[in-house]
Amino acid sequence: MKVNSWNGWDPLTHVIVGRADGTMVQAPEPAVVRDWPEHGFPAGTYGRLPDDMVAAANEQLDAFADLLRRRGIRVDRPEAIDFSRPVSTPDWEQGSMFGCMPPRDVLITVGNEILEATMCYRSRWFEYLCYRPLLGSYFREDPGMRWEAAPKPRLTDASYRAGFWEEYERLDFDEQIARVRENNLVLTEAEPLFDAADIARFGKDLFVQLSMVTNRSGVEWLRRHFPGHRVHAVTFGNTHPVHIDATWVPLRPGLVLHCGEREAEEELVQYFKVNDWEIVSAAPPARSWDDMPKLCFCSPWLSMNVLSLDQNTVCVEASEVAQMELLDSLGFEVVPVPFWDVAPFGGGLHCSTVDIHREGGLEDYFPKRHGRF
Ligand code: DAV
Repeated sequence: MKVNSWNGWDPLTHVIVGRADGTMVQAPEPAVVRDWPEHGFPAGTYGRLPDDMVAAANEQLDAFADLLRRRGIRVDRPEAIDFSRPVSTPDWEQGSMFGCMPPRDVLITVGNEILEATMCYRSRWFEYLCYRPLLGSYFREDPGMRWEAAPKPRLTDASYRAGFWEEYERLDFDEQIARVRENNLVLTEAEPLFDAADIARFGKDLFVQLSMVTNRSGVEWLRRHFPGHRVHAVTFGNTHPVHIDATWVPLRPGLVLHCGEREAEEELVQYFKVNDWEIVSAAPPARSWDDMPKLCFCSPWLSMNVLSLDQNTVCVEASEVAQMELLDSLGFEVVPVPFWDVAPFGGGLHCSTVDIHREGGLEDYFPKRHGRF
């Protein structure tokens, strides 16, 4: 057993797959707005997702785990805790926790290190506990593993812009995108905050999306924490950015998948181009916003939330036919995996996993500098 993973495409041999058990529509808090009156959760209410949805999601998660095991990949699972419990710190009380379906949000492996992200939702403050049994066992099994946790955030009211959501939802698209570009969103800069899923790993380059859950101080903390890497803060033309892995997805050296609807900064595009990377636009998703599963807070672009098993093999949601055809035409073996029942629990095939071991070492895929990069 060895912790090692530097990018999103080297051959995967060990992975964590999340669980749907006990997942909540979380209690209200400054960073999160949930309002699903047609599905029993009008604004301000909270509670467990229905048992039939949990069972359907777990069936797909278990089948995905089995598929990975049949390909010789070691699969570990987190331990759900009672997410319905209220939690508190000396600074705040929160009516419930959330769940442990998307390990990608909480943990990131960089080389021989596994880093626990700060997170920025009070409902997710304790989520690392679900992974501690696994992390402890890796620490004991692998004498080379580095186990790190970013500073636990205070998450007082000073970490959130008061009245943000009401103000923001009144803005038009261009005004919202201007706010996204300057990261003038719900989080203040009171302390470093980031979700691990806002980081895309391309060897020596780590691209970190400034978003609703990641602030500039969070990226600065990552920059100082990984002195051997180039850590870049990036934004996309997405009005509600949460996690980079349905927007800018590494597929293999020289090829990145981009959600064309979410415009990349020109300087980022040029950085890829001068280094001979091809930027491919994701295919249109199979679903529209109108036929998303109920209680889902992700977008139809989960279609591009793929998991690479190696440079030639990629797991894609089984109904995303256009996306599968595109990847097939780019020379990939495509492994279809039914997964839309998992979406209401926090994401797709990439969100629901975290790499613990991929073969290969640290390489520099961007030898040429461009602009701020
Ligand atoms: O763009 O729909 C997907 C990733 C959520 N963890 C989106 C976000």
